[in-house]
Amino acid sequence: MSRSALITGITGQDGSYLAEHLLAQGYEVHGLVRGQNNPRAATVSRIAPELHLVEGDLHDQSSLIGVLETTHPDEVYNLAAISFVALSFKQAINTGQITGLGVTRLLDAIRLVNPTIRFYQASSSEMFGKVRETPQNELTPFHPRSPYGVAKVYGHHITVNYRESYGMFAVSGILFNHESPRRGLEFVTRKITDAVARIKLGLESELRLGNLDAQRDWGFAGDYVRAMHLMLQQPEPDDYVVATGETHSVREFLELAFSQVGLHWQDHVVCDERFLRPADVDMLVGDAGKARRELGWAPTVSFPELVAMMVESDLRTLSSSGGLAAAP
Ligand code: NAP
Ligand code: F7E
Repeated sequence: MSRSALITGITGQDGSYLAEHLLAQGYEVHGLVRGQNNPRAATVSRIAPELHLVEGDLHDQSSLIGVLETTHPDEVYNLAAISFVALSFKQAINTGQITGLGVTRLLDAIRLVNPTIRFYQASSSEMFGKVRETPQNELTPFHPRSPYGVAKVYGHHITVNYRESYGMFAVSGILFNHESPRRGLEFVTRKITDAVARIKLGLESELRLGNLDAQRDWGFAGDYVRAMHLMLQQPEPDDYVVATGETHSVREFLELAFSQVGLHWQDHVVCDERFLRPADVDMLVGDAGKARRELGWAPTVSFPELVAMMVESDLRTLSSSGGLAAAP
């Protein structure tokens, strides 16, 4: 009998990479889709045609119970969230409801339907926020800087609490920023690579950005979903940091992305205070030593390779669509 997995957030960046990875391992994979006629469902079905889509919403607990009862998963990966930090400042309560309380709704549904299901929570380096030490590891204290980060801290602690209170196999993966050609256009990396391609093709001339000094530990999403799966295969549930161990500024990302197509970013980038946040995270860099030692996990894509992959993909997509398509 093949193993079965349920992924929430299937229409997001990580959802499609994780579905592909699990399908390649022989899993039957179910993906939770919210909303009526969600347009992103067609995209993920094109990427992973063997995927089974089911309807549900982290706002609606009975929909989660119904999905668990019909799909019988061995493993649940909770990737669904309001994940855009800037939006979380504008919709703090909604972010708390989905990114925070949504975790409890799902954990409680699992506890009621089948407490032996293994559970992965998509925690985030945003929990470290105003960092207390560098690099950050599993024991670094949290100091979130946004409603998103605060909601993720709640999601992390409730995951640990259900493990300790009910003996559930519930783990929290503390993942640092990970990017890809499938990254949403609202995030800075894809916003830059999409703009580089548009400017190179003569479709646009300017890119408006906020804080260029922010530094992030950027890895490749395809590498990070392998770590999620490995965490649920361990003999005991535990929490892991997943990161490359390198940090780079938004300015460095710009430099690499523009120079790849023979352009200077200074000729095109305009600083626009609309993209500044009420509070930002200055610098993140993770210590993934525990994941390396216990999971045997290591990243395979370097920072320059990641930037090149994203620029090439956006150039290819926009060239073949005459500038109309937003996603590969
Ligand atoms: P993403 O592209 O923003 O995807 C978020 C997903 O959540 C989408 O599929 C979205 O569905 C779904 N969703 C939102 N509200 C929902 C609701 N009420 N019920 C059910 N589904 C809902 O995020 P990602 O980059 O793939 O990240 C996956 C997870 O990892 C997120 O929890 C994120 O916070 C976390 N994380 C990401 C990173 C990173 O660098 N990518 C790092 C650390 C942690 P719709 O299509 O319906 O909007
Ligand atoms: O911003 C700065 C911005 O939105 C990165 C999410 O996946 O990773 C992600 O959160 C930095 C910030 O990602 C623009 O101020 C400058 O300092 O790409 P981002 P994020 O906030 O790091 C973590 C780990 C998650 O968990 C989240 O879900 O770039 N920045 N100018 C800008 N950012 C954006 N989006 N747009 C700008 O114009």
